[in-house]
Amino acid sequence: MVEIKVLIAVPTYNECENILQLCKRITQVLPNSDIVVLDDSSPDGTAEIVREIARSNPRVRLFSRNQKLGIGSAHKEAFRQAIACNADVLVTLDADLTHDPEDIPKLLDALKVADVVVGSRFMRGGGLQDWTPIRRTLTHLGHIATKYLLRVPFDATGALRAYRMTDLAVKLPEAPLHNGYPFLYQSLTWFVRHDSSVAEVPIVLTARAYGSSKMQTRDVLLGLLGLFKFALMHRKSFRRYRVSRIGGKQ
Ligand SMILES: Nc1nc2c(ncn2[C@@H]2O[C@H](COP(=O)(O)OP(=O)(O)O)[C@@H](O)[C@H]2O)c(=O)[nH]1
Ligand SMILES: [Mg+2]
Repeated sequence: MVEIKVLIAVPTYNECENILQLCKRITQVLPNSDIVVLDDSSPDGTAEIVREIARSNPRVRLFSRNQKLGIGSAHKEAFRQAIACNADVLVTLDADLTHDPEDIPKLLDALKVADVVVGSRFMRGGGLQDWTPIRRTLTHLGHIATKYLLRVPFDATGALRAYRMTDLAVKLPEAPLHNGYPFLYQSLTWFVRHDSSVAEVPIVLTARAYGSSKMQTRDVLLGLLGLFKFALMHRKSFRRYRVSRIGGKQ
């Protein structure tokens, strides 16, 4: 059987307490996958730690950018990296250990019958563990907003995803998608609108133990505002949506 080439991309900004453990855990679960850490010159020295890991683990490499360009922009770079190394599949996840690498095989399994698989905190079996009430509320509000305004019935604001590198996925870096947090819901909407099939698998997210979230109140407010604007701009095409959903129950 031909083995598929999987690239796992991890955007980082100030994740020095988490990145070593994350790389170890990914390597344990998927020893044959390559890992690229996309770091925006984190002042806490995350890149140095990744270089150190890469010295003893040839599967791990660093892609360093010289300024903070945003999480969406890092995800676009992840697609470029997947294209450059001819990966069949791209997996993305956060570095803060809220995403469990043990979930990745479930996503890869579901990818056999879908173009995109998203980890879902909202379907049966998924959830948020030990999260503060405010983050829990904001996350649920985000889900309601994306579900009803964009008509995307999936967990559209999470970053634990697997993509088959289809002809469409190869075009993603050039698509007009936001460079910040809105990239997450905009990119999933973009895949749905271009008739990609999407599957969901339940995931439980634990709260971040080390370091702090880079999402600020400003990001939340601008994100919500941007969501309304995006929904308004695309309202005509949203009416024509035909969501191709594979498996899973809400
Ligand atoms: N390269 C890069 N990574 C980022 C940036 N902003 C956030 N991240 C990373 O994206 C992931 C999610 O960010 P996080 O702060 O945990 O957001 P939250 O999960 O919404 O609270 C983490 O791995 C961050 O280190 C950025 O501007 N550039
Ligand atoms: Mg986080």
